[in-house]
Amino acid sequence: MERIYIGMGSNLADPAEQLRSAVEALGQLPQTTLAGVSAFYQSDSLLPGQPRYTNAVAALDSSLAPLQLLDALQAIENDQGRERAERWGPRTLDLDILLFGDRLIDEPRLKVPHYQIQERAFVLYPLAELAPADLRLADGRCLKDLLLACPFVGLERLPQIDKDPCGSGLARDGGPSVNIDVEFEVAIAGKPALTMVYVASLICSIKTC
Ligand code: A4P
Ligand code: MG
Repeated sequence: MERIYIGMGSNLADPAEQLRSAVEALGQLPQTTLAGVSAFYQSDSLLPGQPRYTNAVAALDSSLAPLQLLDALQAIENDQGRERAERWGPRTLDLDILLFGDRLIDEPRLKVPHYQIQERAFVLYPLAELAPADLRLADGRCLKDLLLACPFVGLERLPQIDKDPCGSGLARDGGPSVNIDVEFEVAIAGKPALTMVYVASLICSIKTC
């Protein structure tokens, strides 16, 4: 079993519902357990002229091989009506493998860690809800450093309308919560205002669990 983090994104056809369906489908993958889901976040598209995106991160424990998992993720994207007319085009569902255990993967169909992870607040902040703050990527970079270099700007963390009080209606990782607090105390020093707002809401949600 390896811990895998999946970035989820949608900006068409009720994005939050698309992500919820994707989470359900991830939970049904063979040889795989859904270990946690972050809150949902909204942000503008990196390409202008598209609807806003909703993004989140899911944690999986899986014994699938990397390309098997990629095939399974693309099947879920297709099931949810994904059309690939243009690169970075609007989409019902995008599932990216962000991290795969401690593997560095450089194959024609699959690059891990995901190539733009460091530039994307909509990936790093939901990832930080699930992963330990001292997580080291397979290429040696530390999640904490990536967060410090990528301010929480332009992101809106959506309130969670959950059936249970502990996350997206699904099992959350309890362990990393303490580490998340430590992480963001460090971040406060560098980026006072915006980060502080985020810390307040994150701690608040952890305390209700
Ligand atoms: N591929 C290689 N590595 C991976 C990986 N780690 N995970 C290959 C998944 N796939 C990977 O992907 C193209 C090919 O990348 C796949 O066939 C696979 O073999 P795709 O999903 O068909 O195309 P894409 O998503 O348009 O391209 P790309 O480069 O993955 O785009 P991104 O990075 O997904 O960016 N703005 C906001 N706010 N939120 C977003 O989520 N996303 C994009 C698209 C632009 N702007 C955004 C967002
Ligand atoms: Mg993609």
